[in-house]
Amino acid sequence: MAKKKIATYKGSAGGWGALASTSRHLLKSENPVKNIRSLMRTNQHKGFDCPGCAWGDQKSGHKVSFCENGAKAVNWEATAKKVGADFFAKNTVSYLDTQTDYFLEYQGRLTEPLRYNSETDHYEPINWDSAFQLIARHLNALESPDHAEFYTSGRASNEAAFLYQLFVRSYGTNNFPDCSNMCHEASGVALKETIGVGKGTVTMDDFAQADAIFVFGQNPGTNHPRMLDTLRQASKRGATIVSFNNLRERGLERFTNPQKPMEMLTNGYTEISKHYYTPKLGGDMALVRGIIKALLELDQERLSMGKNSLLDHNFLAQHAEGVDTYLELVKASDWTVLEEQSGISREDMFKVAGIYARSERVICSWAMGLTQHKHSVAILQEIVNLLLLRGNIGKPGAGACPVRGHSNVQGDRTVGIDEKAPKPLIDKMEAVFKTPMPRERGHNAIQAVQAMLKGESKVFIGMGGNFAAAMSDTDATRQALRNCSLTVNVSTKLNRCHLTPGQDSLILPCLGRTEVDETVTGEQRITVEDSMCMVHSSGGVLPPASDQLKSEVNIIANIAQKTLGNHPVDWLHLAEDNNRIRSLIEACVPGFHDFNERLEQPGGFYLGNTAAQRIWMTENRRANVMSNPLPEQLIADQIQQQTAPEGTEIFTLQTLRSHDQYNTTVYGYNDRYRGVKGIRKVVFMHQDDMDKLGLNTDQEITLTSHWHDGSERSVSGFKAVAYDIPKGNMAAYYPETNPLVPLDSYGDRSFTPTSKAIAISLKADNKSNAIKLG
Ligand SMILES: Nc1nc2c(c(=O)[nH]1)N[C@H]1C(S)=C(S)[C@@H](COP(=O)(O)OP(=O)(O)OC[C@H]3O[C@@H](n4cnc5c(=O)[nH]c(N)nc54)[C@H](O)[C@@H]3O)O[C@H]1N2
Ligand SMILES: Nc1nc2c(c(=O)[nH]1)N[C@H]1C(S)=C(S)[C@@H](COP(=O)(O)OP(=O)(O)OC[C@H]3O[C@@H](n4cnc5c(=O)[nH]c(N)nc54)[C@H](O)[C@@H]3O)O[C@H]1N2
Ligand SMILES: [Mo]
Repeated sequence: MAKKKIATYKGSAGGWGALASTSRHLLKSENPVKNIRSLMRTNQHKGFDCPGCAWGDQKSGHKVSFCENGAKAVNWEATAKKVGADFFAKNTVSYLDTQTDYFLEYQGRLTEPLRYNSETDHYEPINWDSAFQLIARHLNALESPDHAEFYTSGRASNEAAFLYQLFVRSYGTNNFPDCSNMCHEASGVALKETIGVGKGTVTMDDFAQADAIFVFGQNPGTNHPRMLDTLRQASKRGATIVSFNNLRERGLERFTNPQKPMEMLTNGYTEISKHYYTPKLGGDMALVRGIIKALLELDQERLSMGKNSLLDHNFLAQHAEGVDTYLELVKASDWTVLEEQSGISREDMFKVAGIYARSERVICSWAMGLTQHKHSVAILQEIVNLLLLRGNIGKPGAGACPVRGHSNVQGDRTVGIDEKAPKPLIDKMEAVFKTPMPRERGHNAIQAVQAMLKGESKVFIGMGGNFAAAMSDTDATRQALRNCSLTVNVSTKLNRCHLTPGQDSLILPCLGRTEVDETVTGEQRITVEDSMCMVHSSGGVLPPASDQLKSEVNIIANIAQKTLGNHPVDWLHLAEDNNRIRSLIEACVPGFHDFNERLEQPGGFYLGNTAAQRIWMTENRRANVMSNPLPEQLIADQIQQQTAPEGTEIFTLQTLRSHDQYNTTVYGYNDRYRGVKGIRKVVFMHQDDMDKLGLNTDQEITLTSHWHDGSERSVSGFKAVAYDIPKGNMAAYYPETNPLVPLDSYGDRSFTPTSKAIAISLKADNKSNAIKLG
């Protein structure tokens, strides 16, 4: 591991650093040539969709379309390292559980199906057929289908996800905890209520036409690097980009495109954000309310001078509901409260309102900085209000853009992974498959853990992902999984979830997106949907890591066949040809007409978005301007006043990603743009807070979270790092900090763990510390 070091990063995002890191990661693998070849086919027509993120593809089909972090994702999937039965024969599960996430990931690809032996504490080989029978036996032995939990991570293809939900619903439950529950759930809930569709309304063309782009709570330099190129182009043609982020993120400040030789050779860069504001954690609702309040005051001024209104009254009259009530609420909102809760001055709110008023077409984008709070739905509805007031939804160059995480998390929801059991889908499926489907809401991620903890749910099946580490309250989540009679993980790589077995447990290794999937009918393609509602096809190009691997589709079909027989479909026949599954998607899900034919279109096809056409699929068939109250207090203040032990100072912690990780997958220990090298257990804080607590960079510290019921959760061995962050706010990496998030700390109506707002206190560990930062 590199020497631990923390120093300010002075470069732009991208540039030579990204290129050097890409080649380092390629060379570190045993397959550099093979990997470079596969990268060249990433996001190209007839190549595979990058498993990195859900940002849309540029239209020009020929340019090399991958980024540093996409390269890492591809490269780590294509590693030549393997982890098979011999590895598990050598190592007990308890021993492996003492190892880091980096160690687990670095062991390489899983190659054969394995079953946990609780007597020896080892995983042992099992043949596929016995594994499928074991699952069927467990599922059929349950008192009720609602006693099983079916998790999905967002890499599953549309075909796998559709088949999975068809199986689970035919089996009889809507228990679909999924990674979306921990991710953009609040976006779905907020947008559905206001504009009638839980997805973004913009496409790449809109980014090319926007006059202003407001980026909230998102770190594209690391998590959506291809978005930086889109922002770079917008900035170059004169669009005003304004960032609102709790931290100063280099990628939002300036960017050198590693694929642009001139910028690289001249050490040039493009300024991304014209203006950069650092609101308090959870302060964005007050911030946006303040911007709107300023807009209304500017509007009054204009009206008094006899000028046109800044609000789009025609649009509002024709399309919107709730405007007057909301405007009253804004007027009644107190400037002092808005400034105090957001941490942004009234003067700055006026500045942003001025930019907003001068821009004809505005896009607001956001990611986890807005969706992982208690009041996330209200925060996002405030942003929708901002957009609606000037008619910025359903016109070119404008709209809402929740930037999704996993490469197909949006598609999975579209094709039915939804514990809320959407009525139109269930109606359609009952008609097509001529069998009753459950209609009661199933469990989301929080409810799944609760049910397993209580011993009500006894079987957990994970279609990808790493539920044990990704979910909040690690100890509770892991206990919940251990309570199960059977846990099953369909995976490509070894992870923490495998080391949290139920009494019986299976690891089922599957093909990755980069690998050729050949069945009796030929090579198969899968499809995914990106953040802009574009559906692309994807086909692997590399030989599978092992000849024992099966596709997710094949695994699901076999589990279904063993559990349900040929009811309501011939599962194995379906699994022979993904075109057959796509025909069923076409029959059940709107927007997929001529699915198989349209797949041939280079760049994929647009699924459509009713709100973008100003058709509002809300209950009242109007665009709803929502009047949500501001939170009375943010979490740290509440806990400080109500629960914290005497004399303990409470801070708010957000948990985020470093530059060297993909969610729970840790590729390395550097976080280049934040100047961190060789270490992950760091907590970023304001220098004044460090001084106040008497902390220096060489001490190890323990973080303890506090909750309303007085319970405390701790993680130790962290180092303080002084950073440009508002006083009272702190940041540390996930998943190391997930033990701090109380299970019942989740978003109102979104049920998303509040990963960006945890009330914590800090204390230096007693033991003297041997490691000094270099
Ligand atoms: N390389 C890489 N790419 C990825 C992933 C990965 O792990 N690695 N993960 C994928 C997934 S699943 C997702 S969901 C996305 C996640 O993409 P992001 O949402 O960019 O991920 P985070 O690292 O959680 O960053 C949250 C950002 O919001 C800011 N923030 C936090 N709280 C607040 C707040 O209250 N207000 C404001 N204004 N800002 C705040 C933080 O400072 C940080 O910049 O990325 C996807 N792409
Ligand atoms: N504290 C905190 N917690 C968070 C977050 C946060 O910001 N803070 N973010 C949340 C978010 S946004 C998300 S999306 C979740 C992510 O939650 P998950 O999606 O559950 O987690 P990942 O780390 O993406 O899953 C990695 C595992 O997926 C498997 N895998 C990879 N590729 C494939 C494939 O093609 N097929 C199959 N079957 N398996 C594959 C590998 O075995 C790998 O170990 O975490 C959430 N948890
Ligand atoms: Mo995510």
